[in-house]
Amino acid sequence: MPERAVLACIAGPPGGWAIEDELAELEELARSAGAEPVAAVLQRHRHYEPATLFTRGKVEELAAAVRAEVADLVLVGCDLSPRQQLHLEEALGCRVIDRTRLILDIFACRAKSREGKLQVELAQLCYLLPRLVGLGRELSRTGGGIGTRGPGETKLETDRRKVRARIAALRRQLAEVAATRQVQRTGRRRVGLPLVALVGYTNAGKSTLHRALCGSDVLVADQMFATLDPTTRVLPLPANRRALLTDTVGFVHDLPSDLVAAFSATLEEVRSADLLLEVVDQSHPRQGEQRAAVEAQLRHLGAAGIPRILVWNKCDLPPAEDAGPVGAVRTDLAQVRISARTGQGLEELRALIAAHLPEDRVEVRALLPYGAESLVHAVRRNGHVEELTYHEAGIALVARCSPALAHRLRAASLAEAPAPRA
Ligand SMILES: Nc1nc2c(ncn2[C@@H]2O[C@H](COP(=O)(O)OP(=O)(O)OP(=O)(O)O)[C@@H](O)[C@H]2O)c(=O)[nH]1
Ligand SMILES: [Mg+2]
Repeated sequence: MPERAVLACIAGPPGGWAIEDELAELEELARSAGAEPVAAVLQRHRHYEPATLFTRGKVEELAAAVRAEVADLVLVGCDLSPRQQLHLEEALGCRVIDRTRLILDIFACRAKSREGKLQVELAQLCYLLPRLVGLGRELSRTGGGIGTRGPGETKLETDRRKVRARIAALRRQLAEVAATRQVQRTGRRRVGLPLVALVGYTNAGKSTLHRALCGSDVLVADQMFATLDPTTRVLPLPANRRALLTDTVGFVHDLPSDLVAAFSATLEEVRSADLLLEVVDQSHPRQGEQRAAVEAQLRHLGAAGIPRILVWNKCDLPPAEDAGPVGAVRTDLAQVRISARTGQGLEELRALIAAHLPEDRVEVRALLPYGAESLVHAVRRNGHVEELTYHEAGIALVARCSPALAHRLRAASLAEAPAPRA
């Protein structure tokens, strides 16, 4: 039985997201966490009550909705101070979960790898720490449900000192993981394959595209933050070129910086990429806001300057009628329209990726003796044959391949191959 949730949104500062958009996203987050939204209360005017955030009238409206719908919890579309949360819980008689806690809860359900779990635990404890003061009642809460999953609440009995010690231990362990990743990255550099990273708003279709391009088996799901742990696979490109493609965690607007910091090891993959594919769901009514949020996160990560291709995904669906205001985004990017689901536009995307990556291969001309066909096969497998003609003197080959293979071809060559016919 999904938990029944009353949603509560409050108008943000001007220039931010419209309250209806905040509500729509909160609904998606709620469903992703396994809750069923049963009612919504909006506070449109920006008159905040310091103790409860919502005005007294709105708190009463919320309490009535909780009673009428027999709701299990209230999900708030922004962040609450520990005191506001406490006061709201007292007034409403049920659990009150703010946006960060809701996202953390989804993360806790999704984390699979050791690194992912460490990162989620760190983020949860950082969230919990300031809330430990005077929240004895909350901390002794038992039972399950949204906002209580993951390691955060298993520390109920611990005091702040212990939480701090655990945070320090987690940071150390994550630093070790980061060091291992660094070794892996160096190893990849040695293999010589460039790294391409998928970035974009959560649920834009990054994992679907990863599957379509690399034949990988990463999880695809119509929910937010389906992917938490990065996956890297070989990406085949035209003319036998190859790169590595990393699928990673999706972005969402207004992520608290603590949370982003906890995921720095994962996001390091993005920072070290040679090329980014920014995936946008072109059918999404809030794609304008989403793109602006992605841009902000990339800037925050220091990855906004990495070469990038804009990938308009889900082109099998009608485009959004009103894409929402597009904030500060790059307008100078190469673009391609695709459907990761149907495969439309993927060849064009592969060609665009290849064109954006530095050419790691050299051109070579050789006149190979008959009997050296195995070298031609090696080029067919690992490089690109641009011209192949059979002459009396030997096999004339013009090819693009790795410097090592080019060296072998030159060594076996009888003479420079005849210039290609114009
Ligand atoms: N119609 C259509 N649906 C798509 C397309 N690409 C992805 N989807 C759907 O969009 C939903 C989200 O896809 P994912 O690939 O999991 O998205 P993601 O960006 O990896 O999401 P997170 O990992 O949650 O950040 C799934 O239900 C996909 O089936 C597409 O080209 N067309
Ligand atoms: Mg994904």
